[in-house]
Amino acid sequence: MARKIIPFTKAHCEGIFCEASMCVLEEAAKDGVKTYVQRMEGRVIEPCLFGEGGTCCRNCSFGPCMMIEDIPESIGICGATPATVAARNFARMVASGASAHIDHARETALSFLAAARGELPFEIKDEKKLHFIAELYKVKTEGRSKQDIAIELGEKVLAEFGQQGGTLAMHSRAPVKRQELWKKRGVLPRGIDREVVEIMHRTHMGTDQDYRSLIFQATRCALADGWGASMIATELQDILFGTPVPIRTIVNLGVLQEEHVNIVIHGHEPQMPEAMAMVAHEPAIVAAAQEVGAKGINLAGVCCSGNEILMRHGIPIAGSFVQQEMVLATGAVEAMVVDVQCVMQGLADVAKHFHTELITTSPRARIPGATHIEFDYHRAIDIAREITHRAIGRFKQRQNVRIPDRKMDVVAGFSHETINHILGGAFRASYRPLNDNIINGRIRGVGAVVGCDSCRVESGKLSTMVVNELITKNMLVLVTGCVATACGREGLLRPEAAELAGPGLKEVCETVGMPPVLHMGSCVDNSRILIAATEIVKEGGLGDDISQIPAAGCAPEWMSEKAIAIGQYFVASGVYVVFGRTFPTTGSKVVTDFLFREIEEIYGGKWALASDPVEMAQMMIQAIDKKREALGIQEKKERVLFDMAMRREL
Ligand code: BF8
Ligand code: SF4
Repeated sequence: MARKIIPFTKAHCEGIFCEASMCVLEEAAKDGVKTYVQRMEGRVIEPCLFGEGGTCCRNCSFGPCMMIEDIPESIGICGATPATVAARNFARMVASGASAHIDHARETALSFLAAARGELPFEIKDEKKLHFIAELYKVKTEGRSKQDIAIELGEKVLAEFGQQGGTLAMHSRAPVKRQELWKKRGVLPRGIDREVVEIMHRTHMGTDQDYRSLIFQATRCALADGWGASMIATELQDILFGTPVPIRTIVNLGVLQEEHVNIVIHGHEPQMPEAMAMVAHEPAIVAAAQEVGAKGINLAGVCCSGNEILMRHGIPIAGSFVQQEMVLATGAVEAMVVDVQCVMQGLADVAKHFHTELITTSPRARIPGATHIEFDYHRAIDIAREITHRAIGRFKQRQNVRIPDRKMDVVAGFSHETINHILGGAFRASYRPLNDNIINGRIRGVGAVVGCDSCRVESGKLSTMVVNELITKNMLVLVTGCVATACGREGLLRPEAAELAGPGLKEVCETVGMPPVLHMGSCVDNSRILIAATEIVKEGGLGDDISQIPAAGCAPEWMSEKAIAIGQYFVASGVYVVFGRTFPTTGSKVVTDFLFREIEEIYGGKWALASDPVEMAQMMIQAIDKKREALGIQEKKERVLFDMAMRREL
């Protein structure tokens, strides 16, 4: 085997834009490999303002109608105003983003039910949570087997997708005051799928043409995601695959192994990754790998599939969203197995330059040039073995390998239950110590930094700068999705990162041995943040609704429509949410004003936009300080003692 290992010698490395990592792309580019870097450079048409600001409508064949709000004549042929169009486009982003989580949750519910019926190789791992969620769904638990309970629970959960009226069970977990507010505003979702369909209907040509009314439906749909589908996905996955507990592992390109068959799992749904993890170390598989000269199988993740198996099994993450092509460009990957969401079509082209087989597994996501091996969870293990053997078969074709020596230790697995235990102690699991530390000011507040990493900015850097700024100001930071991977790469998910935190937060972190930045999982796991916020409310002393607690959220590098759905359900839950670089309604001042100001009067939360990371963090901190003041827990400003120079100036 004529292989060359390309060495990377630079000691200095920050994020993925470190020299070593970029060298992977540069070296690959010399061999004709095209990635997002070349596609960005080679863009024939620059992004247009109408598209970016949300005022381009192509909802009927009279259009596209492009509009400028300041010019009164600039409206649609049908008379639609820029506000209507921007609100329609925003609502459609919510519908699309929510659909991604909803379809994921549906798949989870279907596989949960099949597992409960004994048809799958998965077993119920968290019986305590099974009982808790079953009671929420009014499923009797006493004296019944876990299978019986799970079957009834699975059926009840599935029914909520097609439900036409009533409310969703998970909403009853929100603080009482929040539930009352949603009820009063009429925004409680009636069924999960129904709210998406209604957005698509309302935004059809000539239907709902009032921006407030459109945002109302977008909110109802977003709530069907956050406090519905996403929460269902998180909880049923926990019951089936285990609720995460703190676990040590590693992230970044250096987790790929030169002497192993590297299989990378990319996408979102955890069923296939779980099956892959179950077979990777089977003796027959290891023997087959050894037969071709490898030491064994090295499984690694990308994006949220990666986060799922990282949180539950400590399986390393090779890269975040922006790194997906870079992972293949190392030349060290035998197979990349993908399912749904955030999978770049460009992967197929990158894979062609190497011995890598790109394998699509979801019946609803195919890519020309990829091999399609459909995942049927009834045959999960057989399919996982088949894919693994295909990867082993490719190992001998491996040629030049460029694995940068870049990997970082992380501690992940901070479910809301973990936070409960880690802060409350082994004997008394509770949020009391967290609330007390917020009240006494050691922890100033909680900042959720979530979402994607972006090709349009210096990827990962923006998010980690926000996180850095927050922790130095004593903000406990919660992360999910690709931001979590970016933080991992920068060493922020290690307990040692407490060194970077402000004195109060540092003291708390060092006392309990936790990092100042807590990895809470994948993007559906933003629902864990909703529950953590609710627990803070329920613990007492910090107001009686989420809108009162000193917490704020942001997505500095958002790119996906899912991020818009997530942002909207956080706003509707009472949270101040700041997005980075761009916002999809800026073409309409009317709609943007509504989302950035007026909506606060309705839900207690609102949107904001900032491009500078320090400014973003400061905006969150200011919002949090205001909440602290309203709660009467803001520390007094320190008296300024005049020194000699100041006296002289006076
Ligand atoms: O759902 S953070 S790039 S991978 S959308 Fe996608 Fe964004 Fe990553 Fe997970 Ni979330
Ligand atoms: Fe233009 Fe109205 Fe048709 Fe949209 S719906 S493309 S604004 S005519």
